[in-house]
Amino acid sequence: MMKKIKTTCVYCGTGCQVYLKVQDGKVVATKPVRDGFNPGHGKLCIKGWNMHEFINSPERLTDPMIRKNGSLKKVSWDEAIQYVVDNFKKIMAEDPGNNRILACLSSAKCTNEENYVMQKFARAVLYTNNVDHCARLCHASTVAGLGSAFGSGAMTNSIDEIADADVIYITGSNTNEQHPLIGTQILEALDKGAKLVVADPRTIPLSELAVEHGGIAMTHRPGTDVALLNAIMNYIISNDLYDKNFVENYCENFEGLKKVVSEMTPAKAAKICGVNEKDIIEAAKIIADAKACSLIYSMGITQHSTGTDNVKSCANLQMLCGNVGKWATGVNPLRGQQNVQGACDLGALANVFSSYQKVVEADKREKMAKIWGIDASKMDDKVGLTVVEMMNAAVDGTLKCLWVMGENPMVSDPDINHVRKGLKKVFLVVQDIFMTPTAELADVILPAASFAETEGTFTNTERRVQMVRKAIEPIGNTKPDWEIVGLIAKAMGYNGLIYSHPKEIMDEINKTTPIYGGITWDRLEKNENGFQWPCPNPSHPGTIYLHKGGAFSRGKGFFNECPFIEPAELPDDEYPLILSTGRILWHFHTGTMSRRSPTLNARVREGYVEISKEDANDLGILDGEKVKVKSRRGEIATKAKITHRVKKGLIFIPFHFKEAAANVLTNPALDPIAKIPEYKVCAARIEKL
Ligand SMILES: Nc1nc2c(c(=O)[nH]1)N[C@H]1C(S)=C(S)[C@@H](COP(=O)(O)OP(=O)(O)OC[C@H]3O[C@@H](n4cnc5c(=O)[nH]c(N)nc54)[C@H](O)[C@@H]3O)O[C@H]1N2
Ligand SMILES: Nc1nc2c(c(=O)[nH]1)N[C@H]1C(S)=C(S)[C@@H](COP(=O)(O)OP(=O)(O)OC[C@H]3O[C@@H](n4cnc5c(=O)[nH]c(N)nc54)[C@H](O)[C@@H]3O)O[C@H]1N2
Ligand code: SF4
Ligand SMILES: [Mo]
Repeated sequence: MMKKIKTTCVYCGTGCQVYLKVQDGKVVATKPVRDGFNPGHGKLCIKGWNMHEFINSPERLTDPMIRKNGSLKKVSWDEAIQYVVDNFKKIMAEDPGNNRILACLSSAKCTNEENYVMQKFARAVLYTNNVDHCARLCHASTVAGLGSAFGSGAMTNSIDEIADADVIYITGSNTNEQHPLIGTQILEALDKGAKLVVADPRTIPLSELAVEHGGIAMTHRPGTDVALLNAIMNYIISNDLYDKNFVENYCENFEGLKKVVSEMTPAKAAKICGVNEKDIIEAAKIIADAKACSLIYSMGITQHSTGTDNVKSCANLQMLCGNVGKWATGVNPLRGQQNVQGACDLGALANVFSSYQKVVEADKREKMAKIWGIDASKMDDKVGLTVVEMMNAAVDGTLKCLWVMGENPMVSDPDINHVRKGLKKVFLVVQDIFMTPTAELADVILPAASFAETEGTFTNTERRVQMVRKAIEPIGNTKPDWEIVGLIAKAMGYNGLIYSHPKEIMDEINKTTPIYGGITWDRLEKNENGFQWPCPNPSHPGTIYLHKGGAFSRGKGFFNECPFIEPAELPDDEYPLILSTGRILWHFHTGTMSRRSPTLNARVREGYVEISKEDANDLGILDGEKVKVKSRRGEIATKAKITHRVKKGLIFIPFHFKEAAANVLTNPALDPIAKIPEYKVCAARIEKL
C-alpha cells in the first residue's frame, strides 16, 4: 500500500508543496501538489523531485555517539544526554555568571517550532544570547538594511506578483538556478512583455534572456553595487524622473540621498564598475519608466563587507521610484534555506527574540521571562555572539562550548582552517542527520530525525507559514530536534521546554510572537495555503505585501546615505584574480543531502573553478585540468572549467564540495552592522598543478 503525505520542500526558500510517497515505512518518491494554491503551482525543480533519495540514505546517523579515547562510540540517549548536561554544567560552574562561554547554533533546516525551542534553551537555560544560525551568512544584511529603511527586514511582496511586473531589476540572484520556481514567475513576466535589468558579475541564464527581450545585462565588478545603484539614482534624480509624490509624502531624508548620489555620476560609476555608461543610463530609464518595477536580489547583494549598504541602496532605488507598497513592486530578497525566514522570525538570532523583539529592551525580556517562567534579572541583556564571532571566540579560548544543531560550519563558514582550530578547542555537540565534517570533530553526536519524520512548520521567502507533516517514523534511534532540546533542558533542571507535540510549541509562539499571533495550528490545519505574516490575530487573513500605500512599518521610508566603499580585499600582484563563490542548480550548500542523492550527484560529482578563456590562455590552463587555487587563507586543488560565464579577472567556485572547499579560501571580513562575511569577493591566484 502506497501512502502520500503532503508537506513542504526541504531545500530552498520557495516553499513548493510536495507529496512524499511512502511504502513499507520508507519514502520512495515525491510528487508535486497540483491542487489548491501553492508557491510551486504544481511543479517541482530537480531537487524537489528527488528529495526522497537522501531521507532513506544508508548513511543517516542512527545513534547518539560520544568521543571516548579519541574516537566516536555509539551510546544510549540517556548516556549522551547526561554527558552533554554534565559538561554544560561543569563549564557554567567554572565561570559562574559569564554568559559568553556557551553558544548554540540553530538551523534554517529545522522547523519554526525547533528554532523557537533552541533560542529559548539558549536564553532560558544557558542564560545567553549566544544563539545564531546561517541567516547570519545569508540575509543578515537584509534584516539590518531593510529594517533601517522600511522597519521590516522581510521580502516586501509575494512570489506570484513577480509575473505582473513590467520591469524586474535582478541583481545578485541567479534566480533560475537557485530558486527555480521563482524563476518561472520571471519567465512568465517576460512572456507578458516585461523587461529585465540584470546586474550580475557573471553571465547567468537571466543575463542572456534580459538582452533577448530588449532589457539590459551588466556584468559589473563584484562588490561595486553601491556605485552602480547610486549612479542609476543619480541619473533618475538629475533628469527629474523620480516619483515626487511618493518621495514627499511617504519618505524622509531625500536631501541626504540626493547629496550622496550626486557624487556618483554614470560616467564615474562606469569606471568603478567596469560597465558601459550607456548601459547604466539605459537601465535607469527603463526602471524610471516602469509602471511596476520589482527588485529581486539575493547573495550577490548581501554577502559583502558592505552588504547592509548594498541592501539600503536597493531600498533607496525602489522608494525613489515609488515602487514600494504596491502590487508587483517592492524589494524582494529571496531567502535561501527552506526555513531561514522562520528561523529569523522565531528569534534564532543573537540580537532578537521572536518577532524581532530586541533582547536589549528590558520590557521584552520581562515579557519572555514571564511566559517562560524564569527570572528576568538573570537573563542576558546584551546582544550575543554571531556565527563568525563564535568561531573567533572559540579560537581565542573565550568560548568553551558550542552546540550545533543542523549546520555544517566546517564547510559553510568562511576561512575553514580557522574554524577547525576553534572547533577543536571547544566542547562540541553536533546534532545532525549525517556525519558531516563538523560532526567528525564533535565530542557528542545527537542523531536527528529529518523533516520527513517530524511535524511542524516552515516559513518560505514570501513570509508564508506552511505545514511540515510526518511521513515516516524517525529512522533508527533518531529523535526530532524539538524533542532532543526538550530532553536536554529537562536534564538541566528546566521543565519549560517539555512539549508533547509541536502544536504546543506553536501555541506558545502565538503568545510570544506578534507577527505569528494569528497563525494557529488549528488554522494551519484547516487552510491548505498557509498564512503570510504579519498575521496578528486569529481572524486576520495574513499579509500579501508589506507597507501598503506607503504606510511603512517604521512610519516613513528612510533614505539611507551610502557612499561607495571598496571590498575588504582587492586583487594585487600576488593574488591578481577576484574569487567569487556561490551555488549551482544540482547541489545544495555543504552537499550533505544533495551529494547523497544519486540523481543529483550524477549531474555534478566534483568541484571546479570557473575561469575565463582569456585568463586560462594567459596561465596556459586547459579545460578540465587540475589546478591549485590560493588565497591568503589557504589553498585547494580542483578542476578548471573554462566558461563564458566569468569575465577576465574573475573566477567562481561553488562551495558545495568539501574536498575542494571554497571556504578554505574565503575572507572572514565582516559587514560592521550585519556581521555577514564577504563570501563574494576575495583576492586569489591560480597555478597549474
Ligand atoms: N541549487 C541550490 N539552490 C539553492 C541553494 C543551493 O545551495 N543550491 N541555496 C539556497 C540558499 S541558502 C540561498 S541563500 C540562495 C542563494 O541564491 P543566489 O544568491 O541566487 O546564489 P549565489 O550563487 O550565492 O549568488 C547569486 C549571484 O550573485 C552574483 N554575484 C556575485 N558577486 C556579486 C556582486 O558583487 N554583486 C552582484 N549584484 N551580484 C553578485 C553571482 O554571480 C550569482 O549569480 O539559494 C538557495 N537555493
Ligand atoms: N563560500 C561560500 N560559503 C557560503 C555561502 C556562499 O555563498 N559562499 N553561502 C552561505 C549561506 S547563504 C548559507 S545559508 C550557509 C549554509 O550553511 P549551512 O547551514 O551550514 O549548510 P547546510 O549544508 O545547509 O547545513 C545544514 C546541515 O543541517 C543538516 N540537517 C538537515 N536536516 C536536518 C534536520 O532536520 N535536523 C538537523 N539537526 N540537521 C539537519 C544537514 O545534514 C547539514 O549538515 O552557507 C554559507 N556559506
Ligand atoms: S524550487 Fe526550491 S522549494 Fe521548489 S522544489 Fe525546487 S528546491 Fe524545492
Ligand atoms: Mo543562504
